[in-house]
Amino acid sequence: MRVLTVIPTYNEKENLPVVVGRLRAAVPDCDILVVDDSSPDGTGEIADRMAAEDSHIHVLHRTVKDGLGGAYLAGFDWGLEAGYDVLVEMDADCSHQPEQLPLLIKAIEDGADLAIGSRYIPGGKTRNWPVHRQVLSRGANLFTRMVLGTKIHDITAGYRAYRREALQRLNLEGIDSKGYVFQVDLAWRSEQAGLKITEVPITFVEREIGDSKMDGSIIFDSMTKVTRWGLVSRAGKAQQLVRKFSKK
Ligand SMILES: Nc1nc2c(ncn2[C@@H]2O[C@H](COP(=O)(O)OP(=O)(O)OP(=O)(O)O)[C@@H](O)[C@H]2O)c(=O)[nH]1
Ligand SMILES: [Mg+2]
Repeated sequence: MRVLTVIPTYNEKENLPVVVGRLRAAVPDCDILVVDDSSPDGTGEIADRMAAEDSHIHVLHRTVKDGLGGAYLAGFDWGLEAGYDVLVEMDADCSHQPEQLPLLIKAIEDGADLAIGSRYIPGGKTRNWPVHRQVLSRGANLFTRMVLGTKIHDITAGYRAYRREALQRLNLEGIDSKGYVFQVDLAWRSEQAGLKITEVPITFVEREIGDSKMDGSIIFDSMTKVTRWGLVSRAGKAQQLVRKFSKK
């Protein structure tokens, strides 16, 4: 299987060489696509230099900062076009340990359409995460599980592998989730499409270098979108019930 790991970057000049080096060492066959949104700190140029020295590394430059979701969608388009069998999502800040990527690839080899690196199943962990981030993440997952009725334990997780055919079934053109809610959007679409989703326990490590891009607007955007999807889904189910009973 040809595997492409997509790494979105915005101001990750210290982290990028570290994560790429670890990934090249851990999974030498895997290709890498860095999707940089014209980072002011020069991450894009660093990526170009690495790509010039290693044919496994590619770079996609975008002119505007367009959010995590936008970066992944552009990366998936590039990877599908290039014929990769598996497309992986990985943060640049080493929160997603490259050494654990074989666990996700194994899950795909064993039949999963989507493998999620999960913090919230037995064996899953977070390391060095401040309490407020843990509460936020746990709360977001609890809220989403309640509102959507999803079976996924870590639906906000960003360390994932998608089988090519799975992504092609998800109507990627119709996605308008540009921010972090993109992760929930894609997992929810996958579940509704009946794809086989496997959660694999991982250890998520808090970033040591650089700044988080998480802020209040991200949380608000996520809650409103998830609530809307939950209402649409429940209204759909209620309509089905009404139809069933009116036929009797
Ligand atoms: N291309 C691109 N990458 C982005 C954008 N926003 C965030 N990223 C990248 O997406 C990944 C996740 O962002 P983080 O800031 O680490 O978000 P987080 O993991 O939720 O927050 P922390 O826990 O504080 O690290 C990192 O590799 C970022 O550089 C964006 O608008 N464009
Ligand atoms: Mg991070």
